Amino acid sequence: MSNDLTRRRLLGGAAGIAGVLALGACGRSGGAAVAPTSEAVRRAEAARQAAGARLVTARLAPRPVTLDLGGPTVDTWAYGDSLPGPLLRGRAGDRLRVDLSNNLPADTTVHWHGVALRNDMDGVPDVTQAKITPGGAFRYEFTVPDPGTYFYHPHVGVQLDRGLYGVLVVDDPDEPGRYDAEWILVLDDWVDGTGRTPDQVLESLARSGTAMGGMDGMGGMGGMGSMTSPLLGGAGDVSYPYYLANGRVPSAPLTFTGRPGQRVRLRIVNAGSDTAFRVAVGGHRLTVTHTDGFAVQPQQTDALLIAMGERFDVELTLGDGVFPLVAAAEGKSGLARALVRTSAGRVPSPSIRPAELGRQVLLANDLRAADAVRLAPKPVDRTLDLVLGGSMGSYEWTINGKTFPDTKPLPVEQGERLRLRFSNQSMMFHPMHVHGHTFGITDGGARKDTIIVRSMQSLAVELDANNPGQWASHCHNVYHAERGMMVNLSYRHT
Ligand SMILES: [Cu+2]
Repeated sequence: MSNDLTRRRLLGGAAGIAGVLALGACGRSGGAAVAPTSEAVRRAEAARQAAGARLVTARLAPRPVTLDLGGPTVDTWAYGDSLPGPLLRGRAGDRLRVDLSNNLPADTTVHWHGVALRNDMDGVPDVTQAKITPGGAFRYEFTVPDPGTYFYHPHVGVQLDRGLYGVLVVDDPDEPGRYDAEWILVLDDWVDGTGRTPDQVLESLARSGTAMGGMDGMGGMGGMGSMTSPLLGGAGDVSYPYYLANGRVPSAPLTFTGRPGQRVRLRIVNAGSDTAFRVAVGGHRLTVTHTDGFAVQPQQTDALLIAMGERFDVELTLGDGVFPLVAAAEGKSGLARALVRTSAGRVPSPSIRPAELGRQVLLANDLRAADAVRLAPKPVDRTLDLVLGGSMGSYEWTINGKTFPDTKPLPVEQGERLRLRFSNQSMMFHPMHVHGHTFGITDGGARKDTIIVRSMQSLAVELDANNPGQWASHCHNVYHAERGMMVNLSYRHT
């Protein structure tokens, strides 16, 4: 794509979006909406740019591919010829420039999950940019302000449930790096190319209307009953034929190799669409150091629970032998796995579930923020309620009784301390994700961008409204989001 074409699309898209927002803003509370293309967004980005920042460039070309999952081959859409997509990596403060060429037979965008970036690069169609049409191109360019483990994926339809995801690591120039090796583990629930596409799964859910934690239309094989978890309540709607670790089925696992005694930093990303994973490494304890990119007070555990959209960084000290690294699909049957090998030895059976999975299981909800990243104490200026609901008959998922785009935008003014109160009145858990910000769980909990709200539970988080624009806030179950569970956090001019 030529630069001219890119620029034309940018300008055309921007004008269209601004028009939509201006219409939407009339008569609502507060002033007019702060558009993604506004001066306020440009100023916020300028404030992020440090002198001497590096430019990191990359290209992404989402396209139809045939992937080998380690036995099964599937026709799907992906950013490359294997899973996950290309690893993007920079340092905090760098400017990332990613040129996307859309080689898919469908519109797409890229969302940079967890990054507090400029609003017009956030990748939400019809909110922050126009969809990138087949054959079209778009240049994403933004400063990455905070170190951590992030990932990228489309924000169009249920494309995330295909092979369209990759990891973005932002290194901390000030971090000592007290580990000997770094491994990246990306978990996924897989259906595409196995007889139905994610779009067909969505149709089947909408038709059968099992919005209260039942099975999707094709489920029920294996007599699982409803997919519930003692930790979460309703745990999923979709029966997946495969669960993947770095794009591999459990019978053909990726092997991480190291030496006994080495300290490893393991970055774990749940890129799944309808599955939380319970993760453990046989014979090892895990020390959680970060979640959603931000440091926590280090906490040891046997296992951890990671919902869709969440990330954990953990450290472990390697034992001597061959160990299963298992991610069991929470409330479902099946697992993803990789192997950890530090010496010769027999490979454990693909179905083995380490005893650690049944011991202490940590949720990020229970972590404490590290001192350096804890929100400064400040009075709350505005409290916003998000009541999460589901309607059984039509597989619709609601926030404050409405489905997106009919959800009423949540107004906010720049500089405010916000409290978001999530109240889950459904029988399913919802990993709620707020774009463009990192919130703190109230009373010193972890800094995060995606938080598990369990069935029939309430939870409050706080954030500083310091990134103007229009920010999607939604459930990271892609089927819930697509069936309505999304609302915009909407900055207003004062
Ligand atoms: Cu949900």
